[in-house]
Amino acid sequence: MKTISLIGAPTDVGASVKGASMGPDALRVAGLTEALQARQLQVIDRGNLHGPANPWQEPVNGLRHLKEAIDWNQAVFDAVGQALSDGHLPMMLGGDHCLAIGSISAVAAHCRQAGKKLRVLWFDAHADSNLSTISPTGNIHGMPVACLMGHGPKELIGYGGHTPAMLPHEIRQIGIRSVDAGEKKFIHEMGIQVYDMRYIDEYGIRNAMSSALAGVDANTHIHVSFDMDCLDPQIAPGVGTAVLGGPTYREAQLCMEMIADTGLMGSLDVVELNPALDIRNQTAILAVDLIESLFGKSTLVRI
Ligand code: 6HN
Ligand code: MN
Ligand code: MN
Ligand code: MN
Repeated sequence: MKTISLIGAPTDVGASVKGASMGPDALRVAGLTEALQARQLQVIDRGNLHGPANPWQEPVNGLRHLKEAIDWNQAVFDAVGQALSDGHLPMMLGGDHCLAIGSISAVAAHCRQAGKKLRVLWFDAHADSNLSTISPTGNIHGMPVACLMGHGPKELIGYGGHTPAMLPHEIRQIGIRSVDAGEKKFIHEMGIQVYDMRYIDEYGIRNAMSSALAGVDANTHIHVSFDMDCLDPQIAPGVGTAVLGGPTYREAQLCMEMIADTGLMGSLDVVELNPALDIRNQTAILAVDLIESLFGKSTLVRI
């Protein structure tokens, strides 16, 4: 039986809107553990990690709360690494998206050790590819992709003693529709494959996902980094940086089902859920619904 380790990382130090720190508990209230158990999965809820409070300061040298982001990511790196070495599937419950630095650094280290190929599927409205020198906000949740590729403050690019944690060909970004000018240049220079909303409009979500999954095989570890603001804000209002025009409920379901069909998902981040901005916990309930699909719940009738 597959065992899922739930790792709560209750922080919003990477953001400039408070509230993502309540994400892990909102997912629990929405019935995450029970939903997974109903899918015949064993669940170990590790509770919430501990880390520094949000000091609520302005950016220094283009980075807001660097020290706090370093500490939180170290805690996430350690916990995700531990879950993987226990043979469990880590599900990191954010928290803001800066935590994907620690989470994916741990997953990448695990893949190097196990001789596995890594494929990161990054669902987001944003590219999260900023650098301190080009970021319009200094918020570190806008920088994890760049950090994972070795572009960022030294403490954020060396978890596990390996820089870069991830190479451009190992990631696919899906649902992107808000990209800063400097990020566009970075993505282009790195050669990152992006399935932005224009691509999805023109070719459809099925083609986007088939292409994002192309080349995975039995030796691939798929990591899903799911930023809840990927979804259209009409269905997912509980996020700090909402952007109009995201995937619909059905489109999101198909993404999850196509990943489930591969049977290759080895780790997951669920981030940027902001209960303070939500309506009756609906975005958390939607997250749980999509997670069920990621683990094989399907509306498919044919057998
Ligand atoms: N997220 N591009 C903007 C910035 O501040 O760098 C928004 C980043 C949002 C990050 O939602 O994970
Ligand atoms: Mn993000
Ligand atoms: Mn985002
Ligand atoms: Mn694995």
